[in-house]
Amino acid sequence: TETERTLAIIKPDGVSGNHTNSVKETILNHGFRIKEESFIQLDEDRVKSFYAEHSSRSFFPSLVEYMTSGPVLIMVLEKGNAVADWRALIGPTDPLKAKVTHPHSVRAICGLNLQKNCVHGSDSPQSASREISFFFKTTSSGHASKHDEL
Ligand code: YYY
Ligand code: MG
Repeated sequence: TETERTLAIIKPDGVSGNHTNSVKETILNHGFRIKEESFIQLDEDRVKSFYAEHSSRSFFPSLVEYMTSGPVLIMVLEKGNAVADWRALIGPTDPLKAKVTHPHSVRAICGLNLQKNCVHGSDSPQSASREISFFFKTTSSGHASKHDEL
């Protein structure tokens, strides 16, 4: 399988629930390399732009409020088939359903409900490259540098 990158976020409930270390351990135990890391407080504009595809949904205002409620840990993960493998590892969007169908998934273990579901994962290679460049800017030297930090 070709080496690929995906974007992972430990969301505010994951950080405040002290799941950061265990999620990172799960990531490393599954063969992902953490290529970039940024612990940041998102503002409203950044979340609205990140989740623009959901802007017309009824849950959008609440999602924006939640994602700005505390710091998040944003990571770029790398390995073969990273996008699909990270989605498989985190499980279904709704942790309450995940507990039934995918009890060993990250969202089943760490998530609280459909909104506070602990982690994000890019849903396709196209989303992954958009989301990675949204948060991490690659300089001319080829090294990534963070846009900002908390
Ligand atoms: O990609 P994924 O995070 O699994 O779900 P999306 O359908 O892209 O929704 C993004 C985000 O929005 C989800 O992680 C929680 C939240 N959300 C919600 O609060 N209520 C919904 N009915 C659907 C999604
Ligand atoms: Mg999604």
